Amino acid sequence: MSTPFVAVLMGSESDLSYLELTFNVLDVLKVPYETRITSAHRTPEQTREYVRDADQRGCAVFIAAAGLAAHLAGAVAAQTIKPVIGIPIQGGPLNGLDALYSTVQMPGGIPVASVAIGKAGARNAGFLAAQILALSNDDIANNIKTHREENAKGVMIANQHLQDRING
Ligand code: RP5
Repeated sequence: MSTPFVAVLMGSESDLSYLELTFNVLDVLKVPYETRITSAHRTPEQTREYVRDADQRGCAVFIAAAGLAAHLAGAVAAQTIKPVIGIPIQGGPLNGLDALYSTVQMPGGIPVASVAIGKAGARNAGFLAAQILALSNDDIANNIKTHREENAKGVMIANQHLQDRING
């Protein structure tokens, strides 16, 4: 059986700087992934074919990022029953609010789990995908726990520095 992986899709090369943050999280947590630039509007057939093929090959979670009228995550969700995480990309005259609404307002029965607009969402999409894979992968679960512990240490160290500065 093939190793479950995450597919990270983006609607345009102009989204790539945000997706680098997603790649970074998946790299740190040692989550296998592949990535494609594919558009719900500009390359609809290729998007459909890719999703169906990746689904067959063992994709466990799809991440789909798009801006403006951001239909990529919804278009992916229409082709698979694997979990789909949508990242609304910041930009355009509405600064990502259009992408958020387009991503999150899915009709009943075809869900997209949307994360926040922009950079925070791009990072959290990686964590959320990792947490889904961790349901059946103890190594990934341990990597997530270790990351959280390091995060907590960072906050405590920052707090200690603040206390030292204020209290002398
Ligand atoms: C969306 O339109 C893409 O996901 C991108 O965020 C936005 C603009 O695309 P480009 O015109 O920069 O290719 O489909």
